[in-house]
Amino acid sequence: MTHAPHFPADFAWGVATSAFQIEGAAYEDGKGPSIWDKFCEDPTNIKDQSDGLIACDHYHRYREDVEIIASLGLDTYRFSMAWARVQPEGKGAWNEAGFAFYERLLDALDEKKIAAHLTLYHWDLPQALQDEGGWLARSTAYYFADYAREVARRFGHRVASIATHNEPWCTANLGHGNAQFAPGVADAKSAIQVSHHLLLSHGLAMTAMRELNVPAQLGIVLNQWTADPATDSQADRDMAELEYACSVQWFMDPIFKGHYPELALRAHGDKAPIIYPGDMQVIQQKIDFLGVNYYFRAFCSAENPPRSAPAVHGVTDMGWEIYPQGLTELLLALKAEYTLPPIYITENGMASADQLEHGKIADEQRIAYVRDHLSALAAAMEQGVEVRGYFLWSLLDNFEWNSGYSKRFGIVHVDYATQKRTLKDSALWYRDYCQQQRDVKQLRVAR
Ligand code: GBH
Repeated sequence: MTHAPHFPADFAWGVATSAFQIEGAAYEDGKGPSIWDKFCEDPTNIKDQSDGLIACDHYHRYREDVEIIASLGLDTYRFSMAWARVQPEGKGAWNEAGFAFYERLLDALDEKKIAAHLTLYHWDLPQALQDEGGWLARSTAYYFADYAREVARRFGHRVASIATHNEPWCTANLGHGNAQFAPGVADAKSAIQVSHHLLLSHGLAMTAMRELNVPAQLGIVLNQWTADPATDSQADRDMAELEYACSVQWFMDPIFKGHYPELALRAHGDKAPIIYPGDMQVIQQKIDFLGVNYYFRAFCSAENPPRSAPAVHGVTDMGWEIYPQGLTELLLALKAEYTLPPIYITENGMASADQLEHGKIADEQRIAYVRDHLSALAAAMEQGVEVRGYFLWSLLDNFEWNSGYSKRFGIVHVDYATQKRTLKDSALWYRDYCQQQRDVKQLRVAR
């Protein structure tokens, strides 16, 4: 094994979470229901028939959780705000008790000198807006911009960054394309229209927040992968090219080039989105940072059944291929195609079937996963990709969407019966890894 790579002195080391997955307190202090609250009411939607009513009870235990982050020596934390907590109907009245929770959280982070990176939307649309059509309704994009403006006004001086969306690809395709996620719609045409409204809402929110001139960096978080053909056949290579166009380029091109990728548009045919004049200009505006979430590559085969990837590094408990070099390849491909702002790796991590034994969780596979992805990240940076920080997904085991609590992504184990947190070996390893990076920095400064 090679030595750990050296990251820049000001590189941010963090962990990430999202509101619905950890907060619980689903109806406390005036919070309105979100589409995920509703989605969980149908037990057939969630593998273990669970819900987000309590989750990790982070709403009440945020202090302990911030202390855990601090105890690991991390200086950065990425989390999301539950829109329905601060605006129960998604429009109209603000809920001061909801904002007060995020103020308490920010106070706790300040106290420990942990920089806050806030995401406005991690999939939990207020149900009241869903009742009016949700993301399929163009009006939702405008309500989102109102919400963004209010959050930036209140917190734009307190947080290091504000991301509009987390993984709009998922909201569109899993929420509206195949009904795996809330609101549980399965209709390809809707999914494509929703993706346009999400991008529009991003642009409108950017405009609204820019006007306030806040110090927070403003941007968006996209899930991304490389798309590799299963074989050298033309059919497989075409599949891979189309997959990349419909996922990565579908969201990147509008933001950085002001238009949708031609190949994907043609493939969508009469399912292509309705675009109003001016929309693309709203979407294409400068962002201060790009968040990239990387978990695995897309492996594309025209065969039926499709070939699966040769998983030389193994698969995770989600069945996802472990493919670290895909992160290098992805970042280099992005750099080659776009004029990029600084990048944050806003999510990377894996699920494993962790066992708590004698107060210890030996999750070696996760350690190897993170170590190898950090090496892959360093390789891209050595080749000129500007990356400012890395957020491990996730701080805690949490509600893994339609997998419920059956999948554990945390570097901290949660016993849901008692809410007891236990550091996994990976947490201690990550602490030491980041500490080592800091020691190298001090050496550099001393010299
Ligand atoms: C992230 O999404 C989320 O931001 C986070 O909330 C979540 O907990 C974490 O990852 C772990 O899942 O094409 O139907 O086979 C991960 C993004 C999820 C995107 C799986 C692609 C494949 C679904 N990916 N998905 S499908």
